[in-house]
Amino acid sequence: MNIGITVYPTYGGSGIVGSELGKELAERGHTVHFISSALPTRLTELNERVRFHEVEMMSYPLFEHQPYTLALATKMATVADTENLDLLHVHYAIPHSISAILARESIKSHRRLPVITTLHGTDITLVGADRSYLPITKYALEQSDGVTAISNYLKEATIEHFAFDRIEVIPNFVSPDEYKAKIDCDLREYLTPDGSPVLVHVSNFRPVKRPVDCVEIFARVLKKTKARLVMVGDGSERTNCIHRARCLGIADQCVFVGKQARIVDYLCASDILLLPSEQESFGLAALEAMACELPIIASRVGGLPEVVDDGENGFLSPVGDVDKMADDAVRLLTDKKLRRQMGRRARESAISRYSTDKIIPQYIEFYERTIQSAPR
Ligand code: GMT
Repeated sequence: MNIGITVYPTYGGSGIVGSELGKELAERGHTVHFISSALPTRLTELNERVRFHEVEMMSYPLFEHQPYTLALATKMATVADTENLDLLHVHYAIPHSISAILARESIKSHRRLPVITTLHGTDITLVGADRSYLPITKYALEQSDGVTAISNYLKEATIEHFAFDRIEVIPNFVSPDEYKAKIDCDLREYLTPDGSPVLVHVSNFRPVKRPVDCVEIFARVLKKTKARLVMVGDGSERTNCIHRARCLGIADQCVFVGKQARIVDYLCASDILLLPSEQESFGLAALEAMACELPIIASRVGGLPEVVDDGENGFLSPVGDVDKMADDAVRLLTDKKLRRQMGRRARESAISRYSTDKIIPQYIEFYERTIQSAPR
């Protein structure tokens, strides 16, 4: 197939999932055309089967805000014609679905272009459910030829907010070969020179991720045992985290490494993942960490209980319960055998349920079905 994929190139898990999906499809013989405002960060290599089409924006004094949605629709329609696309697959409903629907309608006299929308989370739970965006998001869902959601939780949330249920759940995935524990790790020596176990947090540091809770958890952990906190990523909450660590007198034991291209290296250098999010429709960071044999300490929200089995491969707690999360972390940090056991179970669960070989064929089958059933 010739598949057009649109993602947010720089920000968040939906861009990662869309990019990794494109790479996996290309490996299986399909040609993937990324249509986006910039080269997606996880797309490190372009080739004959993985191509990139940049959305060009015209700057004009009359436009106080550049009409990106229209520029994207124009590019989608052009690429569909020049590259003979079989379908468009957009990640994150707003505004990508609307652009795709516009593109499909603008060329329908001479080309069929089925549109698939994959919902990732905040496009439904926050943005889509905001009164101002609700009608247009509902329209985008209804007009898409196929809709997928990355968890059962998100499917149910979409039914609740939008009374729309034509949704296929295709969960996020992880490559077992890329995400696996490594024995030799120079980075670990750098992150924890004295060999203390490492708690790691990976996110875009938005308020919804509650990264300051990681600092609170860590402060409580340090009262009981030695450890290091490694914070990977960047966003508006990063300065609050650093400030809180200074106030608590624990800044020396925290390492803020900012955005990193190779998250897997940081996971392999760590022992436990902290994900105390306010909301998480799946928790891709948890899945990637589990594949690297890290037990997870996370909040019991959204789709996280579908990914993390409480007491088996991690511990779940109510949002904001930093005391319990710290107790769970201490339990794991002070019992190496338990930590290893839960880590191994985490990988088994990640691979048996979410490996690329299991999930990518589900997308391919969904594409084929949608192409067959979309109106002619
Ligand atoms: O909302 C975000 O944090 C970003 C968002 C995205 O679309 O980039 O993340 C969502 O999609 C990820 C990939 O499918 C999921 O793993 C995250 O759980 C989800 N985030 C939330 O629901 C808050």
